[in-house]
Amino acid sequence: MSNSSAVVPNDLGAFWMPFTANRQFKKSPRMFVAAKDMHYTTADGRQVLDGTAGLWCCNAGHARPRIVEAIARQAAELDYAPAFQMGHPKAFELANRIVDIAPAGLDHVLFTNSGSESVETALKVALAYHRIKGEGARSRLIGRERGYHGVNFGGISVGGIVTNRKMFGSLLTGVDHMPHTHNLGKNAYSKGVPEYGSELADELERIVTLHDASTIAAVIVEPVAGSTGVLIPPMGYLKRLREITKKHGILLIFDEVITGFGRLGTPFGADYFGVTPDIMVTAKGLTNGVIPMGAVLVSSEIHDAFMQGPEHMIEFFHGYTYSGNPVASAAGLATLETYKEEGLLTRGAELAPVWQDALHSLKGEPHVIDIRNIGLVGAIELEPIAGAPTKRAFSAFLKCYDDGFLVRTTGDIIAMSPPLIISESQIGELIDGVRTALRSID
Ligand code: PXG
Repeated sequence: MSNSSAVVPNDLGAFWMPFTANRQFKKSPRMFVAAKDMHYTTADGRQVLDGTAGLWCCNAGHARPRIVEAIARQAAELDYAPAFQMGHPKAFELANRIVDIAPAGLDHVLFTNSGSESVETALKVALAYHRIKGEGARSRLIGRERGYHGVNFGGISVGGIVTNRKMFGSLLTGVDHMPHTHNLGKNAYSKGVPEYGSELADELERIVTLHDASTIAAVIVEPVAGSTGVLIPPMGYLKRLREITKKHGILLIFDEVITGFGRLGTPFGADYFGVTPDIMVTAKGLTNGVIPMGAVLVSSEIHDAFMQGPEHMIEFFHGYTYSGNPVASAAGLATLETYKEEGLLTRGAELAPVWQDALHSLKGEPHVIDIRNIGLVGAIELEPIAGAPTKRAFSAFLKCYDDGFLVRTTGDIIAMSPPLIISESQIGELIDGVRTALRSID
């Protein structure tokens, strides 16, 4: 095995890698050994421009000094404090700072360690809230086709990505799904929010009629569906979901694991679309991806409903050993300070026109059948190779990597979401890298 981080280990067998073609990877490994600002360094010493902010999480770029120092300092000062029945100042401070930048009305924070845990936490809060209010029959959860809400049982139940669900039994009961909003026929090459499809929100009315509102606890959606290949909600769609949920006393949960912390050019997707949910799920950008942490924001109405009964009693039987972990909290605080100092929560809005023009310049390149963009998110959908779905996009990914560009693929879609510190010239480089790849693959 290696004794230095710059040396590639000689046995890759033990680590069963997540969401990875393990056999392909281990035959031809792609290893990063360092990162700084916009670039990774590979084991063979090449620089790779980060077109994906890691996995949509390093919004301020890599190895930012304030965050690095905060983590080191905190680990030396208070490494861990019990999360249950004990506290430490930084978790409270971080919760306050998150509430400061969150949409008005989302005033309380539960900490988790990942997006998946944030999703489970949000679903449990929703179910328990209705029960406390005397509406325990509200136990159904509504998700959406092609939705991604992490990999735990609640999340894959409300999620709508078939490969993530089909191997894992019957999942949660009492779950239904709205249709997804992707419509290439009508919306291909839309710039920003697509025009057609807001009426798909009315499918929620149909589901409510089918089950009766009195049985439905919550609806969960990503404001912009990321993992499934960047599906941007049609104009007016999210507003309509908000109206319908409000009308029927159903909680609306926004899964902002990707859209949170500046990705759309606003602090949260809720701000971009002018729609405030009852519960907001976050992770990733909260700590710039450096230390695992998630946060679930809830309205005062929800929080206050739990604060009853004898004061010595636990109000909500849920939480994690590492909820609000001191080192994660320090990383979160330093991350939010970095975002504030550098204006990163809104920088995406300034760059969005440049990003949009650069992306759409790929129209007409080989295999491209759609290009979509919002904030600093972009996707290029490719015509799949007949009989070999996903292969074409994966080839593009490999070619980009060889040429020094990191992009993501899902199905035959190339997705990009660079750190919010990217320069205009780096946007040009990245898009030219993708152009070269598209021209060179089959
Ligand atoms: N909700 C949403 C909307 C997500 O995008 C999760 C929950 C789960 O988060 P954790 O921290 O448990 O992984 C996610 C994660 C990709 C990609 O390239 C997306 C995610 C993770 C990894 C890769 O699309 N999203």
